[in-house]
Amino acid sequence: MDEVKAIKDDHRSVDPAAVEMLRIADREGYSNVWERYEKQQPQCSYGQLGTCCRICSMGPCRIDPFGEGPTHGVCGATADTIVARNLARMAAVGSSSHSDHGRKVALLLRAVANGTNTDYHITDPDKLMAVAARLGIPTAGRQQMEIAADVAKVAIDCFGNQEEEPLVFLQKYMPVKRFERLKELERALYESTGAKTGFLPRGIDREAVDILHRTHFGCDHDPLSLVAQSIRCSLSDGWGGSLIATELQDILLGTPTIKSVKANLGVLEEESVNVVVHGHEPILSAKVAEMALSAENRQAAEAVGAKRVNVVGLCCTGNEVLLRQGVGMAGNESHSELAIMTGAVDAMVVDVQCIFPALADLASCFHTKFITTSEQAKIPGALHIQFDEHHADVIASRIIKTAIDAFPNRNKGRVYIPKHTATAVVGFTVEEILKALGGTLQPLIDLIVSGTIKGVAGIVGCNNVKVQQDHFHRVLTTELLKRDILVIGTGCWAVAAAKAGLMDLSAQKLAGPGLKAVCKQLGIPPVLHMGSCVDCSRMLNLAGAIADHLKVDISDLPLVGSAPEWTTEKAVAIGAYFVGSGIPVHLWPLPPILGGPAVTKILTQDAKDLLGGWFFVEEDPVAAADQMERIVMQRRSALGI
Ligand code: SF4
Ligand code: MSK
Repeated sequence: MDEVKAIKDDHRSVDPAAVEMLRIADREGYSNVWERYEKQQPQCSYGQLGTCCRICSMGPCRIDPFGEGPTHGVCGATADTIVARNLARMAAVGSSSHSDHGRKVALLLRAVANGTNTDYHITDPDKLMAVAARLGIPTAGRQQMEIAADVAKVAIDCFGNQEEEPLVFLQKYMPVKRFERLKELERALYESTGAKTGFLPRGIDREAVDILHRTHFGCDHDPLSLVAQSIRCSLSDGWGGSLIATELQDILLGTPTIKSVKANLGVLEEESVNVVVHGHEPILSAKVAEMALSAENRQAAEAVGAKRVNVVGLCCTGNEVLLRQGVGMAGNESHSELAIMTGAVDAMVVDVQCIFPALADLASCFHTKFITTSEQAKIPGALHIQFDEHHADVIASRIIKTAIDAFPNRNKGRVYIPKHTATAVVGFTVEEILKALGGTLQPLIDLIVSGTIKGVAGIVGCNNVKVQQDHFHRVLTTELLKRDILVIGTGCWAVAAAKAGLMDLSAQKLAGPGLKAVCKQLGIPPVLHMGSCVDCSRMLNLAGAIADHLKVDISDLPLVGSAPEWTTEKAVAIGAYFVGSGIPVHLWPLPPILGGPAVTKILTQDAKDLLGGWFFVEEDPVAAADQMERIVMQRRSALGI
């Protein structure tokens, strides 16, 4: 009873495994994200409102939104200009992170196709044919590698396109009505203002560079223009970089299939060499998981007295190997330090994105080898083993060997692994959803039309120390299920849902009567794990397929999004491309835009008419679910269903 109360009362996390580890952190004095957050208080309110600028050396400038200080920066920039510029830069960074990930996969596909890389293969030829067909690449009578080379070329060309036409992946994947609506919006704005305002992205790299250019000192100061380019750049991520990452990873590593896995820190094994993969790029983590199973590494592990090499995941690269290889999931973002504190992690291997630099210091308190692998994510104090996809097998084996060598140094007296794990049924790609529905979306559409399922909510995003870990994810998800709204999603939200048992078949009982009956009939949970952050493109694809099937726009469908507990600039890009695709998006915590009244109005009100998608903020998860349900019901009645 005391145990339950302590968990309930811990303001830091609702996850019992986290609470157990935090007690150890408190006792031992291990620095952690919650403790460092406390030390940052009070945080700067200019930063929270988005009204600080340090773009030039006449600054930094701050605008007091309550009118008690200067109303303009030294150059004359208003609060709205500053807020919009900061937002645009966030969208550019977020989009670039996803898209650069996609670029690497495209380059790898090209190398596999031309035979210069033999460490990877075409694992899913059916997906290759499907992507080629979608892109209009001829397949009949052609060699597989010729087709792969053409797919890679189209993808690579999307990054460097210098023409004014929208990028090819977007042209071929975005549903017809959405494409037309964005084109029409560009035309209407040009007619009414005489100025070009683009929404359809041209080149993936170009849209990010465009933001860096237009937010340079003395360029674009117009809030609408800056917001429009933020949306355009983000669309180049959702329908470009992220989509390329997802589709081409499926070709190279296999399209995920439905499978049952375990989630939470209990996937670590006391008697095994534990290797945690953390970051985003499965080109590395899939190899680490594969090489851990080699006879040589198994024998090496046994030679040091371990049962086996146990690879587990964290964050999105964890999601990638979870969905494809059934690798256990140790946790989401806020679990990364807690995993090391168990004393049972022999190596934590990271690639890019969402990696706390604090992990290096923490690992040095243990025998844990903290291994960075990317030239783009070096961390002082880490052991760097440079990854090279052309020597992937050898390097992944070296990483495994490093973990095996560390195992004998483990201090068994300091090992504590919380016993918590939950079962999760995962791997709901669009392909698997279609298979479960018998090959067509019609049954899902019929269920939505009849009201058995009221609508679909896509939830994404992170852990944020400003929110009790996983609390918003759990409550919001449960509330939506109750209301017969099917919940799909990705990223650290998906890990939170898996840890909470919401992806177990037993979670069917939490759903409203309609959704429950459907899930029972199909044998699926009411909460569908669609993958990592880049796999938000799978949600776009699903929405697009339904829209095209019904010959409507995405913004007509009873769909709604949320990024509760959002943290990163990538989440800004995801939210912005959802909105640009016609999906209303709930956010919490507050985005740093409230200091700019015009920007706030564009994103929360004007966007409704312009794009059919908009942002809204809500601190309370039940109230957020109320709002999301209201949107779903309004859209249903507009459709006459
Ligand atoms: Fe200040 Fe303008 Fe320079 Fe920004 S660009 S730091 S608002 S002078
Ligand atoms: S890992 S972007 S904390 S979801 Fe994709 Fe999690 Fe957010 Fe990173």
